[in-house]
Amino acid sequence: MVTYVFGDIHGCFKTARALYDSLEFDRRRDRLWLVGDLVNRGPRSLEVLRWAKKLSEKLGPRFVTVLGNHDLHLLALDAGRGRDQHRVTLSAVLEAPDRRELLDWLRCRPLVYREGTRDGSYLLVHAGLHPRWKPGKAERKARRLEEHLSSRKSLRKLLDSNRDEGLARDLAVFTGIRTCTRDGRLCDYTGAPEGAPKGCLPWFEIDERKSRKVTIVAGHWAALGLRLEKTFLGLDSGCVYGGRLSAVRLEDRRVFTKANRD
Ligand SMILES: [Mn+2]
Repeated sequence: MVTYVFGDIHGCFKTARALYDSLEFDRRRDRLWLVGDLVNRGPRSLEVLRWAKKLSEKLGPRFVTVLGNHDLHLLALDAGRGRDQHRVTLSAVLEAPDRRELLDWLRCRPLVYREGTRDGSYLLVHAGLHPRWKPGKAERKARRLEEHLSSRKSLRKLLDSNRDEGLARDLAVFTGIRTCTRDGRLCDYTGAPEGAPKGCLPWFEIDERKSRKVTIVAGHWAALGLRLEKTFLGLDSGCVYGGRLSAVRLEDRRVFTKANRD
């Protein structure tokens, strides 16, 4: 049994399939984790969702995908919220005959998945954790938020609340953090870490970070690129921007990639 984790697919279905097919994945034993942002920006979000849902049904608990900000954007549009800047790439999903099954499946994915294995413990999350959160605290926050995602009505309520407070702020951390200040204020910066404004550090490099005892596996930050560190694996290598889609095998940290073919 081995575990492959894919970076952000963003509707790049042909690339995801090519990467998956190159792995010699054993469907009876191996595990597949996705860091989220299955949809949007790329051309084949509907195909990615159908593929992921089918794999989820076949693999059961050996398949995990966590929710990313673009997955939430799709759920928000479905709930009648959110500006639809990228709607052109999501309309196929929103108009699909199996839209309800796909979105109800997506809605029930976790924000954080954590486990211990013989090789150490891992925490899968789309963007990252607030430096002050221990893994257990992050999990508790995620479980509370997931309750709010479980219906369109409660999602609307959450989205209408103040983004800087409470649950909505926690959601912004899980699905959006890249850099923050030493005292834990999120910076609004999406570029490469070298160009970050003074005082804004990659969240995983904050010395006082309380989640160092687990290996955090995340995506979301395309300008960071593929980054394999002792307790942090960053897997967004910018496939949808013409880069590559990457996967890492957790047990030996071997990296597999495919150039964008969508
Ligand atoms: Mn993202």
